[in-house]
Amino acid sequence: MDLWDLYVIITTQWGRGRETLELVRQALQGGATVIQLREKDWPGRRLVEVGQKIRELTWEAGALFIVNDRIDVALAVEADGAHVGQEDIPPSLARKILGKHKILGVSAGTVEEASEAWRDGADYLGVGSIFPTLTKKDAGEPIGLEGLRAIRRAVPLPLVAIGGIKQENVEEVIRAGADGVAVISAVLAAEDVKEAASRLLATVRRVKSELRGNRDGF
Ligand code: TZP
Ligand code: MG
Repeated sequence: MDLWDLYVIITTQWGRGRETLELVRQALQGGATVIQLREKDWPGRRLVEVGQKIRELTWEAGALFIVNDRIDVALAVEADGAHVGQEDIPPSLARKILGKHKILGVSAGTVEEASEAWRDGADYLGVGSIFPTLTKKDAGEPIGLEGLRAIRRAVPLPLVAIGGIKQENVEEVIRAGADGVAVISAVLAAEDVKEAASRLLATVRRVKSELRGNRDGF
């Protein structure tokens, strides 16, 4: 599932003063396969105005567009889907609002949360926090690669690993069973956003292809 290779979460405050759409453009040029709009403090009007532009850019690039938390905004801007956490609208109700054709992503940090989200209609899981991160204050104790492996064994959904992932550790995350990685600071806070995205993507693709080679060899 190469759809999930590089999932870039846009929270403009981590972008070193660069504009939201500039961050999106650069991430897409670097090959991001998914863009998520995650702006917790923005009013609905602004989310929709910027979301419509991200919708155009992601369509042009052939990338998915997911809106964090706000299912109403996701529907209003014709995003591909929405992402909810454990404290948001429960997945079963999110699914009801979104309809069966939109993508529903759910955050999970334990096997129980992952299994429940799968049962309740999630299409993919955001799994983490894998490593310590400064980007999300309430990310909780990191679950580590062991936590990721446990969820990998328990559910068949695409898993996007999140939390403290960067160039130096992305290989081990993919080897632990993630289908892709979601990042904020590794891409948005990089001096060259496009290049940071492109390097991460290249590593994800290389490792996945090595893993496929091994599997197909047996
Ligand atoms: N959810 C779990 S960790 C996290 C979110 C949104 C923050 C990820 O940010 P970074 O900078 O990639 O560690
Ligand atoms: Mg949320």
